[in-house]
Amino acid sequence: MSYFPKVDKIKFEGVKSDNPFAFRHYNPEEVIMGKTMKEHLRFAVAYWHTMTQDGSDPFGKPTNIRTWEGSTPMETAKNRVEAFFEILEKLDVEYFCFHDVDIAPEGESLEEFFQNIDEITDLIKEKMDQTGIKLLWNTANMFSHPRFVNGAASSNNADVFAYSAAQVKKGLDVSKKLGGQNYVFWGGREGYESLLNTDMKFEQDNIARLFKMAVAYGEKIGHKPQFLIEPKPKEPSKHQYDFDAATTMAFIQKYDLEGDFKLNLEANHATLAGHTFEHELNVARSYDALGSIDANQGDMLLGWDTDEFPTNIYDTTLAMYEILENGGIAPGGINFDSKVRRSSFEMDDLLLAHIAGMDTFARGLKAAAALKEDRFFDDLKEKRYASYQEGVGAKIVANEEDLESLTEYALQHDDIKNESSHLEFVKSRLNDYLV
Ligand code: XLS
Ligand code: NI
Ligand code: NI
Repeated sequence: MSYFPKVDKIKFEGVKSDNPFAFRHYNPEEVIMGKTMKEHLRFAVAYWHTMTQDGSDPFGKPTNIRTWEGSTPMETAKNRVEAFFEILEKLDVEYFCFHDVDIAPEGESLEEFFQNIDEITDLIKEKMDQTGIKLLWNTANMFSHPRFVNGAASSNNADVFAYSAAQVKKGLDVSKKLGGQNYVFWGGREGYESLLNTDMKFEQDNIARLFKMAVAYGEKIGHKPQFLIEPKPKEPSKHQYDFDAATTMAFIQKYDLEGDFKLNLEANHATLAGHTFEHELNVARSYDALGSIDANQGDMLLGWDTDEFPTNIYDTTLAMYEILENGGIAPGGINFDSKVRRSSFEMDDLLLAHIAGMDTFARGLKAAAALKEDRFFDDLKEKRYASYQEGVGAKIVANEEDLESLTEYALQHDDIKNESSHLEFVKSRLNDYLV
């Protein structure tokens, strides 16, 4: 049985195609800078937005028409696995990501939840073996259930910490079973509502304790995926501890987690933190900690995580440039943490939205590769920092100067000349790469 009977496997047909179920820019086998587009982009589909999101919002009921609803929660969960792999295969996407609660019903007890996870992951494993599709990352949802009202590892209630630890253990067991390449921690409610009753240091110490337990357990079972922390400044917490890339790196360094943890960066979280996406990627790169990305885009007119499918070529170009500079994103990938708009409620919209996102990233990759091949930014920066290539600049960089020697130099060179950045010209030239 098929959930998308009218759609065949989606193929690259080029910009002249008027088939909506075709790639116009994403050509998986096309080689760019020595690697195929498929190898560069490592796309993943997110289980939550694709399979469990219903289109409801704070003001309205669900709108999404989904044909996989069964008569029991477990039947629905099994149907979803079928439909999900059909989507992955039709999109020719090699990876996927999920939270524990996305794939299996929580049931009446933790024990029942774990049993459901075992049953569903058996099914997922079968599908993975049949198709060659791989697990990019999984994670534990430790924010939706009321027990997490005050956080998970940062909760004031030690029983909640223990429950979270059990979920993480199960998540790592599942990661081992499915050969997961990464494991993500997004601290949904790891933050605070009010500082009046919060011991911030104690809560962060506890989060680090859980992370260390995860590393130790991974070692014990002989399965250590790349651990990733996903920063976000707010929502659902008023203030989240993993505010942005720089804050999260300070946490990683403070608690000595550098060898095991990198960052999973999301475009919409970057803008919520008041940064561009490329800023966050650049910060991560400067720490050698760019692990993976959650691809989406926010609405700059709204102050929350709208998780729209990425369609802005400017943003994907600059993001892909950072990824090329990073030497690629593997073992991470480009996970569509994106949901269809409430008004895009048909089943086929799930395919159309991913095609749009994949084409937008393909265009970003092509433009970024051209910028790199032309040394567009390299030349710009080389010229801009040229004063450090010789004379006093070279000596400063070589740590051969001090305050006294530089004072002597400055007294003789106080007629300082700066050069214009011609930034408008630069931006106009950059636009040439986007079309
Ligand atoms: C929510 C986050 C979430 C993580 C995984 O804003 O983006 O979806 O990616 O828990
Ligand atoms: Ni995310
Ligand atoms: Ni998000």
